[in-house]
Amino acid sequence: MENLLLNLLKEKDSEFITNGYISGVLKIPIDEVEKRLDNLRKLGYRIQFIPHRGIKLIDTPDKVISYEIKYNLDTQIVGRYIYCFDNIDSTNDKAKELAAELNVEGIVVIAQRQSKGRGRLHRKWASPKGGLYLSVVLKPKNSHNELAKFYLLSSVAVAQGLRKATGIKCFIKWPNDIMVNDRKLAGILAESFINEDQLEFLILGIGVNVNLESKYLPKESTTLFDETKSVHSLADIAKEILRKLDIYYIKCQKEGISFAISKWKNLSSCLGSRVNIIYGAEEIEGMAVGIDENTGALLLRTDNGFIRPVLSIDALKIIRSKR
Ligand code: BT5
Repeated sequence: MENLLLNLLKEKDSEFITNGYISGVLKIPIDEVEKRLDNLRKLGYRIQFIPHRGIKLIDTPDKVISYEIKYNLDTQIVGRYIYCFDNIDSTNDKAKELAAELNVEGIVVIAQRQSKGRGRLHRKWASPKGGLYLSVVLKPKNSHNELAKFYLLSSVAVAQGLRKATGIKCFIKWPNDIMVNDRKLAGILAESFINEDQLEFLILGIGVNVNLESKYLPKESTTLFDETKSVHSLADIAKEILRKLDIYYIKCQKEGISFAISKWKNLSSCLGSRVNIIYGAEEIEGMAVGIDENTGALLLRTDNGFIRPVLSIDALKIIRSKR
């Protein structure tokens, strides 16, 4: 119900409206209207009241709350169910729990901070307040060895979503880093839950450094605040990322991954560059020359001229950049 009230306040935007008007439109008694307005105020919405004129929404909270994200989201799958938390261990863990309980795709879990945010290979993801931490549950019709495709798809969605919401010129460092000026702005963690050969659930965890300073984060990180010297709406950024993810996920399930590869090529910081890759005890160097459409592997031309597909890595360093 707060959702409907919020939509009404936002639609009226610069106009004052009365509690009586709201009561008529939403078909609820006046004292219920007052209760709902109080709830919104408690969530951090600033609602101005002027006697004889009525009320007007003047500010929305900086917190990421589900109403803000649902408002005009217009997605088909991603964001059907949105859960927001102030503090949580890891949004990926919560998403996994909800996926098992509800058995649906499209669940989104968002937190303001994480106490056990994690990256790939059990690395830590620093998750203080001011960042965006979200996870999405999907149930794709793919086999368990196609995880690399989802790194491609989601990295394109995150990079494009960030560009659209903030204008930042970010690039993708294969497989899961979103970079600005060679510093890490965002990271993606794709985790799969397998039943026989199929992906039963796929959880895409996305962490973006937004309204905080990189001096509180690991070396070689950056934040939107540091890059732009301004504060950004977490909800707007989340929405743009979720919209792109929704469109690309649906398209990928219908047509395959090739459209995402061509978008990835325009956003990649490593394609055409000389790179060094560490995978376990192995270290390989070569030119990043493309992506394998069947698997999503990065294609590396090594110095002896062979093309080597690389599916999974510990770390990738760009030695000589094309950009
Ligand atoms: C990643 O791993 O980049 C994936 C990060 C995914 C985080 C999201 S937040 C929502 C969801 N819930 C979770 O628990 N996780 C996901 P990887 O490529 O392994 O990079 C990890 C490395 O990035 C660390 O070892 C640090 O060096 C660095 N790092 C840690 N926190 C960072 C931050 N906030 N900003 C930039 N770099 C960071």
